[in-house]
Formats: sequence, structure tokens, C-alpha cells
Amino acid sequence: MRSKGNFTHAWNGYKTHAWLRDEVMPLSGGSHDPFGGWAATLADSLDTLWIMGLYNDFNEAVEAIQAIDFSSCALGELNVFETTIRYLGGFIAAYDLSGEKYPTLLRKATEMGDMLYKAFDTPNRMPIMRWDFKAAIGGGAQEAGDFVLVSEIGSHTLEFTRLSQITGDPRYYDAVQRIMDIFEQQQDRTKLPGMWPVVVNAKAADFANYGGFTIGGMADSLYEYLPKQHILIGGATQQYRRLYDYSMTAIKRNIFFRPMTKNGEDVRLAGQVNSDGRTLVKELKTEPQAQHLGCFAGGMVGIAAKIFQNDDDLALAQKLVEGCLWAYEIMPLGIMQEIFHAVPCDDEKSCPWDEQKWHDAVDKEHEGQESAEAKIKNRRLPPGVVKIDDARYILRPEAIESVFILYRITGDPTLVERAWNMFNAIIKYTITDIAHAALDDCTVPNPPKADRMESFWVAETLKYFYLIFSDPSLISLDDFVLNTEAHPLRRPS
Ligand code: DMJ
Repeated sequence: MRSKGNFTHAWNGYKTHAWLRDEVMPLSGGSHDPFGGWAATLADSLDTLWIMGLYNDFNEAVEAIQAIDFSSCALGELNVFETTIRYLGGFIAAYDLSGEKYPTLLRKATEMGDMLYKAFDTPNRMPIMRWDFKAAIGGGAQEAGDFVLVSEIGSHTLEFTRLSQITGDPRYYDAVQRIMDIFEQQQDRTKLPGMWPVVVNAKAADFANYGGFTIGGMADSLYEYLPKQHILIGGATQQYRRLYDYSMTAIKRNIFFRPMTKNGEDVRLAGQVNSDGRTLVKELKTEPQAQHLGCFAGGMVGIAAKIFQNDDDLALAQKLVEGCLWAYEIMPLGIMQEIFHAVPCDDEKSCPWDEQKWHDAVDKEHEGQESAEAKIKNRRLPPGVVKIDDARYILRPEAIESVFILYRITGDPTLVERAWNMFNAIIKYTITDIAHAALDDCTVPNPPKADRMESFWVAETLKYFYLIFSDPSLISLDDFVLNTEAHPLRRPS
């Protein structure tokens, strides 16, 4: 299968040029360590190796991680969220898949969990997200931050809960449950009740006083983890359903919007709301800015619709997935960029194409004397796109993630065909002699490449492509729940 061939290409590039470093540099063949220097790409690849049946490489990788020493770190400050989703999630998933034959994986997961647990050693038990753990070893006093991203503080539940489930040690679950209790207390107090702002004060356990609401970057996985945690704990409490349902009332009203599309496609994108952080957001003020990161929403809404048996939300999930497919398919290379602005429909039910409206929006957005047609041409704006805020494609997974989830829920074979088109477009432009590279500008015919391959390329993007082209029994969503780095955690039976 071609997605497996591309994974082995990237993996071999990593092995040859960057073994035991965090990332391979796909153009120069260099390496670098943005995640502590504990072999992030290796940790993120473990379960993909297993899923693809690359058992010799899996054995070699498990052997290699025995030597990784978490007490020496390439960074002064550790990003606790990234460490949790990539390393802890990676070790646990590899253990969950391969079973008890590999005790090293459980040992490494526990070492990592124990280390991260110390970041919760603060007066109010809120963890420190950018953590000087060498200072922590010295026993210095610690305090949680007063300016913390919600995605970072709100996305530990799956990994820590699963660690408690496989070790029988309740401390990890207890640590993250305390965070989510604060989220619940604060959910009604924010300036957009139901949602939490992008930034919160963990030190004061006050999540209410900032503006800026999105489900895109810096907030995304907080929301993603609500229905997934409900699944992982087998619905043992209704708390996560409550949190999710309440958040969705605000998200449906204020975040999701219908963009005007040339062929009248009835799709949805996830926008954002900007507020000053002092006044309540009372009326609709959706900014029609769509992010590739926000494309996880179709999968999240689909999963929640399935487990909470909500047909209307399944229809919404389909429109959200179609929104990101639309964003891929209107682009000249067939690859969605990082961030763009669309034209929002005035009426969600009826939204015929209006060329003049698009031109007016482009004119208003971009200063200059030239005509709207010239602005569109010079900026390479596809119909319906008003502004390309960030033209890069950095190998992100969110769109194929949601296409995959919807396919597993509906079995619609056209999703596989469209995934195939996405896959071919992405591979064609990102492949290098060494591995695969992020693109600096996916609006131009020969997109320049950047010397970076984030580990989520092998952990997520290539895994989702492989899974959508495989038999649905492989990593059945009845048996696994995937963390935000696509690491499958086994659902307790
Ligand atoms: C991944 O590390 C995770 O999916 C995270 O939640 C968001 N960003 C990247 C992928 O784009």
C-alpha cells in the first residue's frame, strides 16, 4: 500500500539521519530536538510501526527506547502538553497494541507519567505547562501559570486516565480529573458561556477573564477530549457529556459557519469569536477564519453524535467534513493551507453564489487601488476565499482524521476516493529524497519546501491515510479511542 511505502520512506530517513533525535530535517538531512531530545519521532512512530506490521522495526525501536534517559533534557523548559500527547500517548498506545510482551513500554510510560505528575505539584494542583523540571528536581516551590493555553491544560485526560487503567495507580487519573472539575466550574463564567477562552489563569483557577474563543489552534484538543474521555471511562460519569453538550451549544451558535461556495455546497467551517475579555459575547460575531487545525471538528462531532445517538449532529459532522474537503478541493494543488478567511453566508439555509459579494469582501479585506479581480489574481484566491492568512501546509492531519472517522461511522466509499486524492496531492508535493517536508506556500505551482517534518506526520497523517485504505477492523473505533496525536488507547471492556 502506498501510504505504508511513504511511512517507511519517512521512517528510513529518520533512522538514517536522525536516529534517537526528535526530528529529521527532510531537506538537509540534519536533525533537531524541539521536544526534549528523547526521540519524539521514534516515540510517535511506535504504534504506526505495529499497525503497519513492521515488527522488526518495532522491536528495534522498543530496544532503543530502553536507553532514553528522561532525566537529561535538551530543553530548559519542557512543554508538558506536547510531552504528554506525543511521548506518553505513544508509549501507552504501543503497549496497548503489543500487549505484555514488551514490558519496556509500560516502564517507559510509567517513568514518563511519574515525571509529568511532578508538574502537578503546585498549591492548587493545577499543572505547570512550560516546566523547568530540572528546577523541580531541586525541590523548589512551584506554581501554575497565570497565562496558559486551554488546549494545553485541558488535554491530559486520555493519557493520564489510560495510565491509571493499565497501572492500577489512581494518582494520574486523580491529577487530571481535578483540572476538568475546574473547567466545569468555570464553564458558565466565561465571556462566552459554554466555551473557554484560549488563555486561562491556572494559578488562580480562574478561566473566565480572557477573550478570544476558537476550537482551532490553542484550544482544539480540549474540546476533542470531552467525548473521547466519556468513551475511555465507559460513560462512568456524565460529566464529560455535560461539558461537551454545553460547549456545543456555544460552538454551534458562534463558531461553526456556512461559507458561500461557488457550486452551492452546503458545508460548514469552524471560525472564531474575538472579544475583549471583559464583556459577555451576546450576539453572533463569528469571524469567518478557518484553520486546518479546526478540521478535527468533523471527527469530534461525528464521534459524539455516534455515542450520544444524535442524528442531527451526524449531519453536522458530515457538513464539517465536507467543509474541509471543499477547502482541499478548491486549492490549486488540492491541499488546504493553514489559515484562510471565507465569505460567511447570511442565511445558512439558502446561500447562492454571489460573485459580487465575494469581490466586495476581497476588496474590503485588502487595501490598494487595483480591482477586486486583480487582488484575487495576485493573491491566487480560489472562489469563496477572501484572504489567505497563512499559505503553508505543515503536514497536518486534521482533515484526513475527520474524513477517516466519518468513513468509519458511515462507510461512505466516496470518502475513500476523496482521501486518495488528498493523499496523492500531499505526497506529490511534500516528498524529498530523505523523507517528507512541510510546504511554505501551497498556493503556487511549485511549492517551496521547509526543512521540517513534524513527528505528527508519521504519528497521525500517514496513519490515518493507512487506516482509511485498510479494513475497518484494523484499529476498530469500537475497541480504541485515539488521542490527539492519533495514538490508539484501548477502551476498557
Ligand atoms: C498534533 O500535535 C496534535 O493533533 C495537536 O492536538 C494539534 N496539532 C498537531 C497536529 O496538527
